[in-house]
Amino acid sequence: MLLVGRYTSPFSRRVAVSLCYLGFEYEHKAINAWNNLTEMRSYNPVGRVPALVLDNGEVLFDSSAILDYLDFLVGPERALTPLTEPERHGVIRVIVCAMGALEKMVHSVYEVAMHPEEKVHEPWIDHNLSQTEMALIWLDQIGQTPWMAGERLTQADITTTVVAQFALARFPERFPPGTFANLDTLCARVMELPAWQETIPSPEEANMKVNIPTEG
Ligand SMILES: N[C@@H](CCC(=O)N[C@@H](CS)C(=O)NCC(=O)O)C(=O)O
Repeated sequence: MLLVGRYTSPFSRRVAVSLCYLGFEYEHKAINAWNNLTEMRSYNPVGRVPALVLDNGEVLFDSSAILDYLDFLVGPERALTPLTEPERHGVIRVIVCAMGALEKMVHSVYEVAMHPEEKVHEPWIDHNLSQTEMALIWLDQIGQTPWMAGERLTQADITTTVVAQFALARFPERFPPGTFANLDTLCARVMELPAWQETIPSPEEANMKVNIPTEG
């Protein structure tokens, strides 16, 4: 398998951590949609990372669809999103809350990245970040038992950690360390996993210059 997308992308990262955690061997192509749009469209018509090229040449795209497929491959005992209820909806509600927070942060990042300074609309950023905050508060208060959705690590933990770390990295003034004490505890636990450590972005990935098409 080949995972396409830099580990700096939270969408790609949650797939990478899951691949490693589940013990899949894969190759990694650290490209981004902005610098490699034509190539990215050959994997995903929407032109976004991540994409996963399977050994038979088929390509899956969108992190949720890829994760769903990985769960199918490992089977019900090891699936990171349980197949049976009530465990399944317990995990899914955490994932959708975390992914909602992530989408809101991405809107805020793009608002600044895609516009010249005088066209950045601060109320839109504030709106998105206050929704992010509400989502993170909800995730923080869920009560880990000891994981986000029960006694074993699931996709709820991987995705929440990726999203909480994105908040810390991108909006340190709004969400400084210690704002969400329970999420900090979760992150510390997840970040000890080899699957997390093995998917830390390389310096080349992290420092890659991205050609963003700023609107005039
Ligand atoms: N729903 C998608 C979102 C993927 C996404 O937004 N990826 C970003 C990188 S973090 C991207 O490729 N953006 C380029 C674009 O939107 O044109 C998923 O879960 O995979």
